[in-house]
Amino acid sequence: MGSKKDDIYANRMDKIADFAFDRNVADVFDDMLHRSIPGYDAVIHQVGAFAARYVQPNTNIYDLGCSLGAATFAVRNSVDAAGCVIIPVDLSEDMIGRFERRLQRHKGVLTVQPRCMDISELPIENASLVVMNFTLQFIDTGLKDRIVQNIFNGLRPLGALILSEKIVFEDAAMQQFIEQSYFDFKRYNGYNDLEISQKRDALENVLKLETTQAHVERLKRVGFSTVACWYQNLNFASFIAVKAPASND
Ligand code: GEK
Repeated sequence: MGSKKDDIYANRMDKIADFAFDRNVADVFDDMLHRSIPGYDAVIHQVGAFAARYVQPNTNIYDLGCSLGAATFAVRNSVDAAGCVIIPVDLSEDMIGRFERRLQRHKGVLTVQPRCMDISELPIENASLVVMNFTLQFIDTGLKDRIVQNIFNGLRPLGALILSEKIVFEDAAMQQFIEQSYFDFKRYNGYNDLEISQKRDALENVLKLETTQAHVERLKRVGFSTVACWYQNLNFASFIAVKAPASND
C-alpha cells in the first residue's frame, strides 16, 4: 500500500498530546495499522469475503471510520452487484483527502461516495452491509448504543454489520497477560519501549474499550438476531451481526 514508516512516538516527548487523526498520522497510517493491529490483513480480506455474501443489489454499503479506505477497496474488489453504492465516512479531513486520491487510481464497478462527517450524525438507509472497523472504540460510550441502533435501523433484512474493535478483558490477569503479549507483538514489529509507552499514553483518554461480552450484548440489544465473534487475535476482535429476514405477518 506504500506509506512512510511510523516513527511518530520515536523521540521522547515532554508532554504527550491525545492521539488525533491528523496529517502526521494519515501520512504513516498504513504502516501504523499493519504494525499495530494483529491480524489486520486477515480482517480486511474477510470483509471482502463477507461482502460477496451479504451485499444485495441496489443497496448502500457503508464503511464507517474508513481512514484510507482499506475496507472500501476490499468490498469494491469483491462485489459487482448492480446499483450498489459504497459510502465511506470519516471525520478526519486528512484521512478522507488521502483516501480520495487513492480512489482516483482504483478500478472497480461500484460507485463510491466518500463523506467527511461524524458517524453519529450520519443517516443510514437501504444498507445491506455496514463495516465499522476499529472506529466504535473512539466513540464516547454514551453514544455507542445510538450509533449501533442507527446502523441496525438502516439495514435491510438479512443485511450485516461487521464490527472490529480493540477489546479488554474482565479478568485482570487475562487483561495483563494479553496486553503484555500485545506489546511483544509491537516489539516484534519494530516499535521500541519508548514508542510503545508514549503511544499508549496518547491513546489513554481517547480509546473507550469494552469487552467482547459488552459488544455482543449491545448488538443483540439493538435487535440483531445472529451475532458471532468470527475472529480474534490477542486484544483485537471482529464480530458479525445479521438482521433477521422480513417476517411474513
Ligand atoms: C481500516 N476502518 O483501515 N466519525 C467518523 N469517523 C471517526 C469518528 C467519528 N465520530 N471517530 C473516529 N473516526 C479503518 C481504520 S481507524 C482505527 C479505522 C485506528 C475515524 C478516525 O478519523 C479514523 O480515521 C478512524 O475512525 C479509526 O480498517 O486508528 O485504530
